[in-house]
Amino acid sequence: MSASYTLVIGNKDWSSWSLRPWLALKMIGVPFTEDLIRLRHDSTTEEVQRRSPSGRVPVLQITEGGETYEVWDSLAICETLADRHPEARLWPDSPKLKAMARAYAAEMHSGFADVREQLTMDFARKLPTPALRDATKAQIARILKSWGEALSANAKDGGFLFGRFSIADCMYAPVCSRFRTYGILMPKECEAYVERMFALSAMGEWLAAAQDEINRDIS
Ligand SMILES: N[C@@H](CCC(=O)N[C@@H](CS)C(=O)NCC(=O)O)C(=O)O
Repeated sequence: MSASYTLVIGNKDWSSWSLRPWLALKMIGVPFTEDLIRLRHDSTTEEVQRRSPSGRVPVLQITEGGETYEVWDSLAICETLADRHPEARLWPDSPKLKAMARAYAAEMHSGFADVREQLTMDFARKLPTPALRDATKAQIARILKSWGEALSANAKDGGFLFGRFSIADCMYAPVCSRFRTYGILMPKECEAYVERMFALSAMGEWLAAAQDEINRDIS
């Protein structure tokens, strides 16, 4: 398929939604151009609105057959990439595991508002654990329980939530980062999962770029 991709993202220390499809593109191994917008800056709203129909990042611009169109929203982008690159097997092969991985991805995409609000992504920093609200504690417990169940059933087949790396892992990558940043206590199998996620070369690349933003004082 002769298409070219540009992924519009927010800056890497903060933009949790951007990390998800960025990781999917890296795992596919297809070339793409990054168009990075600095968040929480005077020009952010104008820059994002110029590129994104929803006024949010990420947005994937697909150019093919002489036209360019946009796909916005992290999960829609991941689904589109899975359809366009079946060889990358971004969902598990078995219908049962594929359905479950979709449920994991969707639960993350639509939920855990307190975790997202209290443990904002700050990818390259280590910060003290804030005083967690009951709702945040309950959401953390739910995440760790669901990770534990998926890992005990599937991790033997590749180390990730559904064995081989999948979109469920893309969706939870920023949560791995949040738990690491704020020192959230986890059972051993979840800690090992977070370490495996951070051992991915793509995560190392994102981490180096996030650290560079901090060094350059833009995050
Ligand atoms: N549901 C959207 C959420 C996207 C979102 O909230 N993105 C944030 C950055 S991580 C954003 O664009 N914020 C705009 C701003 O800060 O002005 C998705 O899954 O992509």
